[in-house]
Amino acid sequence: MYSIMNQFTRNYIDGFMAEVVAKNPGEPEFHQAVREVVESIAPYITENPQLIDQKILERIVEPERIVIFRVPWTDDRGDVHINRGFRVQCNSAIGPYKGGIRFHPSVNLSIMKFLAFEQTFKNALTTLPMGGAKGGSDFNPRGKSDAEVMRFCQSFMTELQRHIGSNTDVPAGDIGVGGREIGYLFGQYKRLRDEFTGTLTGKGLAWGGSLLRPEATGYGLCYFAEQMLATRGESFQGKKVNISGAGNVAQYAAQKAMRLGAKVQTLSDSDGFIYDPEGLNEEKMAFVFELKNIRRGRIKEYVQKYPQAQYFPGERPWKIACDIALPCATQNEIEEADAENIVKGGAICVAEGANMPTTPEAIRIIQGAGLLYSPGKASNAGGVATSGLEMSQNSMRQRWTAEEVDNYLHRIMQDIHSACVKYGKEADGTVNYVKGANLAGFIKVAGAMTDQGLV
Ligand code: NDP
Ligand code: 2IT
Repeated sequence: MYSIMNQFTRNYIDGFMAEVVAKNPGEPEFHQAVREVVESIAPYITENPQLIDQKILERIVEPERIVIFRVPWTDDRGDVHINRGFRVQCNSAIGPYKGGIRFHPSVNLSIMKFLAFEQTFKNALTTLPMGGAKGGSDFNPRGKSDAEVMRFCQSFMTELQRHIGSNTDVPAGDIGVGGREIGYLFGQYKRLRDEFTGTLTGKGLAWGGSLLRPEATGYGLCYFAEQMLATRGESFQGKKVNISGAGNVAQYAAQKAMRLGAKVQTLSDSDGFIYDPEGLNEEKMAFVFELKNIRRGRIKEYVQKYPQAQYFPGERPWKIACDIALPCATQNEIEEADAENIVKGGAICVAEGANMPTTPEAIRIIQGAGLLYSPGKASNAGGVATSGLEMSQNSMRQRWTAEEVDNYLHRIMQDIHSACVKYGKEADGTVNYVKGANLAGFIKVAGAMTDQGLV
C-alpha cells in the first residue's frame, strides 16, 4: 500500500494526521481510528480536489457536538459517587445521530470519539438514514446491585435527555449497557419528557423493542463472514472458530456460528478465556446465557460445569489454533503477537464483532498473510442496522416478525459486503475490506455533506 501510493498522497496523509494529533492531544484511540480511514481514502480525496477545498475531511474529524457531564449517584449504603458522562455527536449528514452507550471504567474522551467516528462510517454502510454518535460513562456496572445501576442510569439520563430525541439522537447499548440498562434509561427519559417515542433502541419487546435486536450484531457478523468465506468457496461448516468476549455480541456470534456448522472453541472475559476442545452446543450455550445474562457471573465458571474445557487466566483466545477468529470483546485485543498466532494456527478469516479490536500492526500481519479480514464497521454493522429497523417499526407503530427482521438483516449484511467488494477490490482480485468499507462509507457521508453546504 505504502509503496504504490504517490508522494503527494503520502504527504497529504502525514500533514493531515499531524494536525489531527496536535489538535486532539492524548487521544490515541481516536488518532488510530482516524488514521485508518485517512489511509484508505487519501487517494480518492487527492483525486477529488473539491473535497480538499471544502475541507470535508477536516469537518468529518471534528464532531458536530460533544457533551460532557457530571453523573452523581448514591450506592446502596448511601455513599455518594461521581462519574463522568459523555455524548459525542459526530456527524448528522445522513440522518439523526445514532450509536450506543458504553459503561466501562476505561471510558474517556478518546474512546468516545473513536467510537463515534467509526459509527459514522458504519451507519452509512447500513444503507439506512442514520448519523454517527457514541456515549457512555466511566461507571463500572460490575458488582453493582440492580438498584445501584438504576439510580446511576436515572442520573445519567437526567442530563442526557436534553440532548437526544427520536429525530435528533437515538442511543442504544454497547459494552456494559444491555436490556436492563436500556430499560432504566428509557423509563427515566419517558418520565422527564412525558413522551413515548423510539428515542432509545434495544428496548424490551413489550415496550417498542424489535425482535432480533439482541441477536443482531452477532448474527450479522456471521452473515458477513459467510459472505467473505464464500468469495473463496468456503463456509462455516466444520470450521474451528475462536471467539473473544462473552457478552452480547460474543454470545450470539457463537450461537449462529455453531448453527452454521462450526465448532466454537473459545469465549473470554477480561480475566481470561475458556477453551472447549469439543466445541459449544445448544445446551452449553443455554448455560452461558444463564451464567452471563441472569447470574452475571464470570466465564471461568464454564469449566466447573464442563470439566473437559480448560480455563486460561489472564490470557486471550488467540493462542489456540483456529480457522476463523471472531474478536467480540473490545478495542485493541488482537496485538502483533496475537496476529502471529492466528496466522501460525492456519486461520483463513478474521471478522471483527467488536469495534477496532485489531491494532494496525496486527492488521498488517493478518492482511499480509493473505487472510480474509473485515473491520468492525462493516462486519458488526448488523446491530445498529437492526436498531434502524427498530426505529422504523417505532415510527410506523408496527412490529415485524422475527423472519421479516432476519430477512432485512441478511440483505443489509449482503449489501455491505457488496459495497466492500465494489470499493475494495484490488488488481489481483482479492478484496481489501478495510479500504472498501472506509471508501464506501466516506463517499456517502462526504456527498451528503457537500449537498448540504458548509455546516
Ligand atoms: P458486553 O458488555 O455485552 O460484553 C463485553 C465483553 O467483552 C465481556 O465479556 C467483557 O468482559 C469483555 N471485555 C470488555 N472490555 C474488555 C477488556 N478491556 N478486555 C477484555 N475483555 C473485555 O458488550 P457487547 O458484547 O455489546 O460489546 C462487545 C464489543 O462489540 C464492543 O467492542 C462493542 O463496541 C461492539 N459492538 C457492540 C454492538 C452491540 O449491539 N452491542 C454492536 C456493534 C459493536 P468483562 O465482563 O470482563 O468486562
Ligand atoms: O457499536 C455499535 O454499533 C453499537 N454499539 C450499536 C449501536 C446502535 O445504535 O444500535
